[in-house]
Amino acid sequence: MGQLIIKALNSLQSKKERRILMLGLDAAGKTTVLYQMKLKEQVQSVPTIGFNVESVEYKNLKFTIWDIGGQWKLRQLWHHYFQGNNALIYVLDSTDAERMKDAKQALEMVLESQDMAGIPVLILANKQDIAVMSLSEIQEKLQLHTIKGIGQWYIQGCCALNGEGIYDGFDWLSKVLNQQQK
Ligand code: G3D
Ligand code: MG
Repeated sequence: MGQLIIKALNSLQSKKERRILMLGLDAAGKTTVLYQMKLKEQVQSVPTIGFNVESVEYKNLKFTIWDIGGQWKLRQLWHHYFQGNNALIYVLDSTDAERMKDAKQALEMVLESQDMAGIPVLILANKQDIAVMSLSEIQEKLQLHTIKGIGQWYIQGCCALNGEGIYDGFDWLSKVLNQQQK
């Protein structure tokens, strides 16, 4: 599975740097997604301006990852990470019905930023192995089309523990990023 994901990442042949921001509430599964990408060994956890930011580089791809749960009061600092990104990966916990509203609100706040508005968004509805909400229920709750600043988006169910679905998400992402190079 990891190899398939690497294949999707490798299809981004451009020399041009691509920046991908990965966000989600705490415990959504972001770090586990990184493990699946087999990039974990390169992860550096950099405590910056009061919150932990993980950064991963893979060839011309730069991933920046942080938890937005519990960081609401720091949101005036988010803009430091909003500039110059080519895509957003937004990880959701499909078992956390209670915080789906918070997850939507946080996504709205991110896309309200001028730097992030219109950015392609890959939504990973993670923990499908133990999900309490179906993908369509999640979509119903998120009402993505009503979010101001939403551009191209794709929602993919996945299980970061075994990698299922992650390749499909990255496949979409690499197509979108390749289109940007034209
Ligand atoms: P975060 O980086 O977004 O905060 P983590 O989230 O990657 O640390 O994951 C939080 C917890 O959810 C971890 O469990 C992790 O193993 C689990 N998890 C992540 N993805 C999945 C999944 O697809 N299915 C299931 N069943 N669990 C998942 P622990 O117990 O280590 O806290
Ligand atoms: Mg983490």
